[in-house]
Amino acid sequence: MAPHGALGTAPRHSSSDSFIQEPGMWRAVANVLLRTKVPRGRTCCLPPAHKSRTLFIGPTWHCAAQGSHAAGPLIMNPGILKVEALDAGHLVRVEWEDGSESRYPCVWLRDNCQCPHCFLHSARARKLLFEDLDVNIVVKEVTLADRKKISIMWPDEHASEYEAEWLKKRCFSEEARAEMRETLFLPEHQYWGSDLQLPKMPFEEIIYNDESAYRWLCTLKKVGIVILTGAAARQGELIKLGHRIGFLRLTFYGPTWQVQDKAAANNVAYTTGKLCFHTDYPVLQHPPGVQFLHCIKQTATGGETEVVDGFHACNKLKQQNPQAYQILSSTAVDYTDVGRDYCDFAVQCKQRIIDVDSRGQAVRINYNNATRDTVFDIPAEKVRPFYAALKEFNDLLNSAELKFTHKLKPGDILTFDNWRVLHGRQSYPSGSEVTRHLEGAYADWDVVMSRLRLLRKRVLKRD
Ligand code: OGA
Ligand code: NM2
Ligand code: ZN
Ligand code: ZN
Repeated sequence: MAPHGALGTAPRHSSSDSFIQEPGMWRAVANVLLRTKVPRGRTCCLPPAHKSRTLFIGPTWHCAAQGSHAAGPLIMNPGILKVEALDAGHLVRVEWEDGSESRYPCVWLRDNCQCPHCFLHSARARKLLFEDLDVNIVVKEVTLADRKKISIMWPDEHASEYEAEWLKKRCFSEEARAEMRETLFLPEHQYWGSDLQLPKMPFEEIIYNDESAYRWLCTLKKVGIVILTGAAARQGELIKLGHRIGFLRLTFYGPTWQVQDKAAANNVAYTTGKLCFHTDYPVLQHPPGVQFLHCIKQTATGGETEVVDGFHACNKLKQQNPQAYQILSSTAVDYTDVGRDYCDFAVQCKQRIIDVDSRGQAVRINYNNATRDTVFDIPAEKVRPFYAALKEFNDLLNSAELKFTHKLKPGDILTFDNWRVLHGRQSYPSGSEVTRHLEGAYADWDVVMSRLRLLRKRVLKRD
């Protein structure tokens, strides 16, 4: 497969029923699942990597092999040529063997003293209390112990030592900070449209092979969507996936939930109707970052899955109609979800449909037309412009250029970024039999990114 094979496009960088509905049963199931003792160090006692298997080569490979976060500050091991105090002792300047220099504010150096009095190494956390930090501190003396370490004597005779490698990683230069940001957060997105070649990996491989699991999570972060294939066509596979990453996110719909046509459905998803593009659970203040949809049974006609890159759509909307973008990124929309499932619930939340960062870049889409409340807490004159803006966004999402359609097969698990990728499904015929069944689950990005960092450390055998 070609390096870009799994995407096929040049990367564009940018920056059951009554059983299930019975809450008592749900609780019993959940209690068993949640109380199940997981063997200690379970993520460390996985079977050895299936080295002989064909490895997934796709956009994730760039992540492991070329991404600057992988090759960046982690492997630098420079020596120090010279160290001096500047700015009346408020700054320490370090000259490196490679000719570069770094400047460290003394208040930061004192704050980050690594001695056992100031730092609890077992927790890798600061012991020093903020009230004990003099924010105007200056160095008394700074010395180069050898090329690998600097020592600082503070005015109160407290002594600190900092290793070269530790300092280099924490250099305050724009480039060094960008590299560290990249390493810690993998912020790069690869946008896609209808040309998406859905990244695909065998479920079993990501369960047993660390390198495969690492690639899965890198691609999930970068592309926003990965399909895992060959899972068993029965409930419980998502619980395994949850154990693989750490744990799943419990919601009012249970630890995992069954998407099928249900009598007196407590959610439009539990009908045979079409679901227009949405993100799940914008009614929660912190909507689930990652969603898993496992196809257990698929209907013969209809039920196709549709996905769209919401961040890509946002960029287009911003260009095409900045006013609409402004409205959707500033208007607080009321969401509601009232009913009974895992337990009874009456959830209310205000969300902007497009959450943006300080530079106006979309960071989270919060849009589910089904749970958008009838209550709309905005002045009457702002209502029509809001609807016009939302219509424009919804039209963009549905444009032939952006939307991607795929019919899931039993054993497929669609894993996607629920903050970025909007999903929908086509309607399918209703009947007395259950003809379609997906099991779903959520995870938080904190948990997923934590697993990604740990897998990277193990796969690349370094911090
Ligand atoms: C959902 C959902 C998709 C499907 O349950 O929220 O989007 O294909 N389901 O049924
Ligand atoms: N389900 C699928 O926002 C939503 O209501 C999404 C959630 C019912 C768990 C659907
Ligand atoms: Zn100290
Ligand atoms: Zn959904």
